[in-house]
Amino acid sequence: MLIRKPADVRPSEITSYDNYLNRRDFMRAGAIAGGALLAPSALAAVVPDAKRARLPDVSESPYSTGESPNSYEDITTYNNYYEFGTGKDDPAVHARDFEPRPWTIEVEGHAEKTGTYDFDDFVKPFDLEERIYRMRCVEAWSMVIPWVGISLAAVVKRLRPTSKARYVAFETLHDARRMPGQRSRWSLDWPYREGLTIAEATNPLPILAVGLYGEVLPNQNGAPIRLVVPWKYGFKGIKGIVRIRFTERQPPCSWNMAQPREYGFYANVNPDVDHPRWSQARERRIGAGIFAEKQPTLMFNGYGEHVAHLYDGLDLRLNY
Ligand SMILES: Nc1nc2c(c(=O)[nH]1)N[C@H]1C(S)=C(S)[C@@H](COP(=O)(O)O)O[C@H]1N2
Ligand SMILES: [Mo]
Repeated sequence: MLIRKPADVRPSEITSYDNYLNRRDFMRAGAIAGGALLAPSALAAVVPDAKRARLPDVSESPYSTGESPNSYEDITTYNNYYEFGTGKDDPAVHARDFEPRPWTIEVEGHAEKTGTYDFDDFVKPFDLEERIYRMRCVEAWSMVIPWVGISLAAVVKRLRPTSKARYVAFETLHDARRMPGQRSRWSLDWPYREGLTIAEATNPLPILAVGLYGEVLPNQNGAPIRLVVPWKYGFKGIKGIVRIRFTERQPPCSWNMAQPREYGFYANVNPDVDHPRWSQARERRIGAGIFAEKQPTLMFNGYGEHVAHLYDGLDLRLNY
């Protein structure tokens, strides 16, 4: 039931979501009865909480892949979000009580519509679309995720960048009281920062995601709003965005600043350019099972027909 698109779900079927909850309770009871060594916090993370809510009026998109999405559980319990810890299961546990409200987005730099926007006002003018996209992490694993979001191109257009704007920069909330991972200074230089060229940001594929599986975006996936750029490595998809700045110069980006020889600004998925410490030719699809072989990684993560033209003249053998 969970891999169905929201529009296909009849009201009578929504009860199967309760079954899903019950199954979790059953498994939890079984785990305890069976003496399984699961920490209470880890269990809390896999039991969906009451904050889950469906998003209204979500339309389908021709850009969605026909591949089966990963399970809700895979997508919400195997995460990278260093603001909440560096382990894959840390964000689900440590972002559980994060409050993504009230939330404002500052729009700055070379644009006409600069200013402070309340999150709900920021999103309201745009259509909510489901975009089922492959996501390829630079660590050589991948998932298929049914995001709900708004077109970044539509957002950029509405903010009216001036002719000076050549890049769009994004920043995550910087608040170590709410994001405990930011208390550690050795991991990244906070706040997390990312950026795109204007041509990339106005391509039809990137979205600002506000949901997944037809529901409000879970904290661990970047609530209330995060970037998704499906032809680039996952680290470009900055979470918990509070600032959007139109710039003349290429903005600094977190992983590029931390390890410039390993992570470029463009960071397009490319099976032919290895990471200095591992191959990028193949990827492990999360949820495929422990006996599944790694699958080949596709140039531009399979989105080349939509984006290859953006890089005419760039030498794709280099790690940008
Ligand atoms: N602010 C912030 N955004 C972030 C990260 C992070 O640590 N902090 N991790 C990135 C990486 S490496 C990946 S692979 C994706 C993971 O997104 P997901 O957990 O929703 O699958 O988020 C990206 N966005
Ligand atoms: Mo990643």
